[in-house]
Amino acid sequence: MSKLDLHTIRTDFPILDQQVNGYPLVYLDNAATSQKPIQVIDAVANYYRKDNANVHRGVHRLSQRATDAYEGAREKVRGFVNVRSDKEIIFVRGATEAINLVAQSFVRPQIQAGDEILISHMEHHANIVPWQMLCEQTGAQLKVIPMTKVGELDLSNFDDLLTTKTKIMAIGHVSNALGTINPVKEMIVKAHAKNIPVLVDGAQAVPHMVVDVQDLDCDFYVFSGHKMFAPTGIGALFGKQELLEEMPPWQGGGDMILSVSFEHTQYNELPYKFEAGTPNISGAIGMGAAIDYMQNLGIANLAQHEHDLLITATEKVSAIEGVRIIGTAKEKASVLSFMIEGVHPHDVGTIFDQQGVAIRTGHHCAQPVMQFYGIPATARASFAFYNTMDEIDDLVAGIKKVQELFA
Ligand code: 7TS
Repeated sequence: MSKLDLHTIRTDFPILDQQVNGYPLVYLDNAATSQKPIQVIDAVANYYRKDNANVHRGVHRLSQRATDAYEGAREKVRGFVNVRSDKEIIFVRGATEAINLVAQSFVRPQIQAGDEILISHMEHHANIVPWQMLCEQTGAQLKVIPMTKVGELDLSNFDDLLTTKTKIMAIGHVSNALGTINPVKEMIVKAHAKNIPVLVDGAQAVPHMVVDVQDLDCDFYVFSGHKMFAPTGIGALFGKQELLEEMPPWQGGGDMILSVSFEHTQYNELPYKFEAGTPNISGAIGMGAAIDYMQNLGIANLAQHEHDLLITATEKVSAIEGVRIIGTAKEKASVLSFMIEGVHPHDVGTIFDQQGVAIRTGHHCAQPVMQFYGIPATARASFAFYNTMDEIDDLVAGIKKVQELFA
C-alpha cells in the first residue's frame, strides 16, 4: 500500500486538475517532463516578486538574497545526490548540456584518433550525439554495449569492450524508452579497475529513486530539473573535484573569471569556472524547492508508489491480447512502452488524447532502441508519484478503445 496521501499531493499540482477533450486529464508523459507543484511555482514566483537580482556581483541587499537563494539551491542539489562538496555541483541547462560539457572539456583534451568512447545501445540521443561529434572532431571511435531482447544490457562481453583505448564510459542509469534500470554500480567497478572514468546519465533516475553518487563512485552524474518536478532550463552536473579542477572551462564570460586583462585571464574556482554568464537563478531556486518537496514526501515512498503503479500497469496491459510490451527487464522504473498490434503508435497517442490521456508516442530520442526492435516507434506511458491506480485503469481503457476502433 502506498504511504502517500495522493489526494493532498494532487492538490499541490494545479495543472492536473483540468479537463482535456471533456475528460479529466490523465498525465502519463512524465518521462518527457514532469509537472510542478505549487511549492516550486511559488518559489520561482516569489523570487521574482521579492528577490530578483543578479548573483555573485552586487553588494546590495537583493543581490545578496538572490545569491543566497541560488547557492542554497546548490546545497540542496548537493545533498539530494549525496555529493561531498558544493564545488562538485555545476548548474547547467539540463542533462544534454552536462554531457556536452564533459565531452568537450573533460574528454576532448585527452582523446586522440583511434581512442574509444563506450556507450550502450539504449542511450538517449543526448548520450550518443555529443560523443559522435567528439569522434568526428578527433578521429576517436564510438563503441556500443549491446542489449538483449528483454531490454537489458548484454554484459557478456563487457570486459572486452573496456580497453586501454577507452577514454570514457557514458551510460544511462535508467532507459527513457524501456524503463530498464542498468547495473551501473557493478559496471563502474569494472571500468575503474581499468582506470576508465564513467559518466552516468541520471535524467530518468533521480525523479524515481534515491541516488547516491558517492556510493556509485561515478566520476560524473548528470540530470535535468524538469524531469524531477522543477522548471525547464536547469539541471546539474556532478563531477569529482579532482577531475573538474583539471578541466578547462567550457564557455567563457562573466562570473567564470577571477581577473581579466588582454594579456591574461585567470579563471574562477569551482564550481563557478563552469558557470559562465548569468545563470538560471530562478530555475535553480525552483530545483531546490522541488528537492525539498520530494524529500518531504520521502523519495523511498515515492519510489515505492511508482513501483506499485508500474507492476499493476504491466500486469493489466500484458493481459490484453494484441498488446506487446517493449522492455521487460527485471529491474525497471516508471516506464511502460507498448505496441498495439496493427495500429501505429501515433494513432494510439491521438486516440488517447481524445480521452484526456497524455502519453508519448515516437522514438523517444532513442532511435537505436527502435532499430534494435525493428519498429518505428512505441507508445509510452510513464508514471510519476502523483499518478493513481485509477489512471492505470484509464490507460487500460484507452488501449481497449483503440482496439475497438481499429477492429
Ligand atoms: N537522458 C535521458 C535518459 C533522457 O530521458 C533525456 C530526455 C535526456 C537525457 C535529455 O534530457 P534534457 O532535459 O537535456 O532534454 N528524455 C526525454 C524523453 O524521454 N521524452 O522527452 C525527453
